[in-house]
Amino acid sequence: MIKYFRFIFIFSSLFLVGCSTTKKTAPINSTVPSLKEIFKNDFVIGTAMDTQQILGKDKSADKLIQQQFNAVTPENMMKAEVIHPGWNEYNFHYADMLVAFAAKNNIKVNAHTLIWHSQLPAYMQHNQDADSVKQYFENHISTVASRYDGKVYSWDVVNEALNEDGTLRNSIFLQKLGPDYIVDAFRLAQKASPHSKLYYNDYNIEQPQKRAGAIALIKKIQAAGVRIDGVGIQGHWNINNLPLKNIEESIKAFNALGIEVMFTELDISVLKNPWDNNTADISATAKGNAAMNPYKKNLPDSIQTKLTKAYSDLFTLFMKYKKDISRITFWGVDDGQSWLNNWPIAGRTNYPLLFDRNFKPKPAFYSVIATASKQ
Ligand code: 9MR
Repeated sequence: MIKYFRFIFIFSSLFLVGCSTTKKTAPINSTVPSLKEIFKNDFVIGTAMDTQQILGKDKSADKLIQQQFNAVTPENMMKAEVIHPGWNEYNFHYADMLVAFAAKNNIKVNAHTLIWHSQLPAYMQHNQDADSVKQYFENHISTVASRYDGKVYSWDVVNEALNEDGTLRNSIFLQKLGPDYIVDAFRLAQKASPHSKLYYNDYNIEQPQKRAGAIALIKKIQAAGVRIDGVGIQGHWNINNLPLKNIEESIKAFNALGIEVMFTELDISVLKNPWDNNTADISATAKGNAAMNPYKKNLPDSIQTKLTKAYSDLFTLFMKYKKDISRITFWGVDDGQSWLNNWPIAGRTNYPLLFDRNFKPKPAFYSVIATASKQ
């Protein structure tokens, strides 16, 4: 199931390059306000770019990216399984294209990600001994981070290393390298990439227990005299459960560590998960049925209004702490691109972003814009 899921997400876009799609043709209206302009004195505004966009095959999306965003994160193309597919083999094609696109359009790249337990190359997924893992870890960070030193604004050096209770996730890196592997990852990244910022990135770290784990982790890196410049709260939230109080407390707590605070993968799902807790763990998948996909044709007004209010509440909070937040990145350009159409249940229709499937700004977009003029 997981294999099937990953195949769809990562490689379908590669195979589909050049094929026509039914969407992505709408012209971008230049009278639409620009997020990056409206918030230019407050925070950098980013989006995640998928393969078609990186390859310049999605003209409408690319136009919208240039109009609306001043930062991009590659959704998949700098992950280890893509960029380091064989032990001695690297594929920098997509990352180089992304860096060139960003440089040409005066956009910052947040590179994602060096060390993550998920989307590892196949050779790292089976019974590696500790020496091989160490060698992979060192080679991967040194080679990839040094190639883009100063060419990318920042790196998510380590991604999702924590469990919900704040303890370290039992990943291959923890098992084979021990609990200091995170400090070591930042130390290697600092050496390989002295001119790019270095961040820790995770979901649900606004939640008290996991936040405490993240704070302990960051303090440990700082105590070792190793550079960490910021923390990314991913921000995969649900319309029925926006944790505003925990977000506010997290901004304050992370800011007190003297590092940048960012929201790095923002989206607000309008669909129910098959479980109670809010997770962005990609391995947690489920089978669907029609009841779990209620807005297949369109989004009812009542839900649109709820989404609009959720975004308004969120950005009102972000504006309150604008001096403490450096970047807000949406996890995708338009609703059609969102991973939430295929997770945790494949083939649903979700509406988590500010632009619809025809790249038209939604009411939520205007509610976000409106928060800027209030303060
Ligand atoms: O959006 C990404 C999706 O296309 C991939 O299939 C998936 C594979 O693991 O990763 C998604 O992005 C994740 C990000 O890299 C890390 N945080 C959670 C994101 C959503 O799963």
